[in-house]
Amino acid sequence: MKKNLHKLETILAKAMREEKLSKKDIVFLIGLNKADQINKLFATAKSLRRRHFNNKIFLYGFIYTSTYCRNDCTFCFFRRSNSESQRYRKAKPEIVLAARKLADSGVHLIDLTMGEDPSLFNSSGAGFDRLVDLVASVRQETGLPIMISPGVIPQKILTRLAAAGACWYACYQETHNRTLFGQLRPEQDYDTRLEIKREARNMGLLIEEGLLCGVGETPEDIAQSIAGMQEMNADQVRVMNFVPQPGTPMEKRLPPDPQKEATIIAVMRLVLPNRLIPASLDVDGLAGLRRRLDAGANVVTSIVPPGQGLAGVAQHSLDIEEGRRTIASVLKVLETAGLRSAGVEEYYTWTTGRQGPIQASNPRGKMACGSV
Ligand code: SAM
Ligand code: MD0
Ligand code: SF4
Repeated sequence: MKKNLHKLETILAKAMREEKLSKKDIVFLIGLNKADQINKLFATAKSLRRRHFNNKIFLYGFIYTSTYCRNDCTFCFFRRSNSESQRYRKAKPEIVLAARKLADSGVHLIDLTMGEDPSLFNSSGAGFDRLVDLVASVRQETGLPIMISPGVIPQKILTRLAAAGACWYACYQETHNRTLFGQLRPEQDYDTRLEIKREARNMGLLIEEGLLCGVGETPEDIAQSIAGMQEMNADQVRVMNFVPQPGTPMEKRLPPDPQKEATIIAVMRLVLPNRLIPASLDVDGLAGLRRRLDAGANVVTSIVPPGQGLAGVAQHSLDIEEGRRTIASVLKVLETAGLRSAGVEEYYTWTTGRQGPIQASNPRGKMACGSV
């Protein structure tokens, strides 16, 4: 008992000195199950967040532009073989309008997410031309940095998206255990999914990596994923608890304890104290926001404008049309936690600062991640 507490305090002190935590340390932290010990972990995570970001939180608008997908991920509601999921493909004017609404409401970034829509991946290349044009238009309309989450796309297209004004490329490995990856993302190549993120980084894009919690991973697998995120120098790192989806092979699986995701958020903050870590509204909606902030997250993601017929990913409808995934709702929760929204300029300072060393050899980045 005493020994465990001593071990915890030693690891937390090491984290406060921002020394590298070992895999063993990470596995130990992930396995904590006593409320008072988890609270100590959260307190350390919050104090590291304060050191690097003070009380300022970044806010990301989210637009799921197409729910068609050529893939069959076993955890995903929008997998191609799920006849229960309603499909839509939004046209450019609707997307630009939704982006405008999000920008007016005060978000710092627009995340354009989509399934690997067969209409994008057609052989003529016309699908990707439309995507490049969309990124340029949303950038021009809002002046905000843009994140693209299109799945695995050809490197040539990524270069064009970067040139059109994308600042971020998000693509989540889900797990760094190859066997588990094969079960979660059948017919998809582990190395290709990893490599495209390195390429994105090399071309000056900021990158987001992510893991799924509650899909059969061990604590060692989670530690391995966090080490992978550290090694690839990801700019934003996330974890999302698995949400069982009707009509999928994993629909009967029990969802993991909400505390699990929060614990992993806190561990990520200890390992990567100066990075962006999302509190997503896409798992437990607004009700789950405070827990994630209390664990050390510093970005609220999946803010969706109501009235536009837009879906979420893990929670395709929760809180959206009720207007509970809006800035107004989020700000109230931030206030209760003694936090506030950062200014747009503060977000630019962070993104362009992160690009710093790459920036010297690549003038594109500042254009895409700063103000227009
Ligand atoms: N189609 C692209 C792709 O898969 O990279 C973009 C969509 S991606 C942002 C969707 C992400 O949401 C997945 O990578 C996964 O991490 C998360 N997600 C999807 N279904 C989920 C579920 N049932 N529970 C929790 N997270 C889920
Ligand atoms: C989110 N629903 O932030 C979004 C999505 C994709 N870049 C992000 C998973 O939770
Ligand atoms: Fe398609 Fe992405 Fe869902 Fe996989 S996670 S089925 S790639 S939308």
